[in-house]
Amino acid sequence: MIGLPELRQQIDQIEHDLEQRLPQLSEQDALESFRVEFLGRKGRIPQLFKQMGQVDAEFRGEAGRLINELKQRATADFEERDLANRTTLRQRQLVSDQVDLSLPGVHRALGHLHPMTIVQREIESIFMKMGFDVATGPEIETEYYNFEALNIPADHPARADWDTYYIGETHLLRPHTSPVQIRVMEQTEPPVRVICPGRCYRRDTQDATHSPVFHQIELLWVEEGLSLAHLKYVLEIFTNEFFGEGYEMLFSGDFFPFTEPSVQVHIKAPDATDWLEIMGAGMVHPAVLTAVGYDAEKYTGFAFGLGIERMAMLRYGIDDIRTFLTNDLRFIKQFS
Ligand code: FA5
Repeated sequence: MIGLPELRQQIDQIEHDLEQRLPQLSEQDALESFRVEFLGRKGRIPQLFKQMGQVDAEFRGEAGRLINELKQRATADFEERDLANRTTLRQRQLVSDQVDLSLPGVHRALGHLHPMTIVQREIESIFMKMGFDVATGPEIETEYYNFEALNIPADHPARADWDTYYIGETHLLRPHTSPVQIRVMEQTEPPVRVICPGRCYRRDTQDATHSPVFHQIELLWVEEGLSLAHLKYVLEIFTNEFFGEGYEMLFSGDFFPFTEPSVQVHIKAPDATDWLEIMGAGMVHPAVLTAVGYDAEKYTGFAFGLGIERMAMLRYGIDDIRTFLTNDLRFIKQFS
């Protein structure tokens, strides 16, 4: 049996501990441990309730009242402390989060497109407006697509025109985008109207107009009744749109095993003295059409392979192709 005085003593002890310790608990973690110790399910105050059964029946009502009062006080004190702690914490946060609006802002450099990308997209958009689709092919090509299917059998001397990087016996880094023509024709029935942009690789010695890695856009149009006049017409529309007034275009004879006749196209900027060769072109050779299963009696077509770097050089008056590969921001920033 527990007597009332004994219970009072315990209550006084708890109250004394509350008074002593609570004001010092400025950290929320410590306050929580404190709550668990006094008010938690197995805490000191709930433990007092558990002793009620041992209190004399005569004093049980009084004992219950005393413990309840203690519990209410303890809860109120705890909540008051909790609120005070939170307020202090928030105030500290507000101070530490304060922003000095007078400080200068952080300048974030904004990227922009490389001149090569700008020119490539522009060329693509001109041809897309004329009704051409865009297709791509692999940069690591087989000898078949790069040579045989383009009417350049093994041992043909024309293979030497493309100084090629080989990868193993049968694969190579494509030296031009013409193999994409073949891949497209294999997949499509005429009429075909497509452009194929992409990176090319050649063992060319680097100079002002040659780079071992460069970009071409291939164009292919196959349909009934096409002639060299159509090729010239398409090119005139294209160069007028891309360069505007004052640029001159010159055709000269050339040889490619996959076109007959074949031409080279040169452009001269308004103030320039020299012509710059921008593309090889021609009427698709009937042997190429036949090899992809087209009826070469019925269909004719023309194709060209255009150097994108050369177009960008003409457009922006850049006299050295190597400039495109530098990381010189002073150069690149001019095109933003
Ligand atoms: C060819 O590559 C042919 N496949 C083009 C073609 C396609 C002809 C379809 C007929 C029908 P050529 O080797 O001339 O042709 O290259 C075409 C263009 O690519 C050149 O006019 C030039 O603008 C560009 N070019 C070639 N080699 C380089 C290089 N090393 N660096 C930069 N541009 C180059």
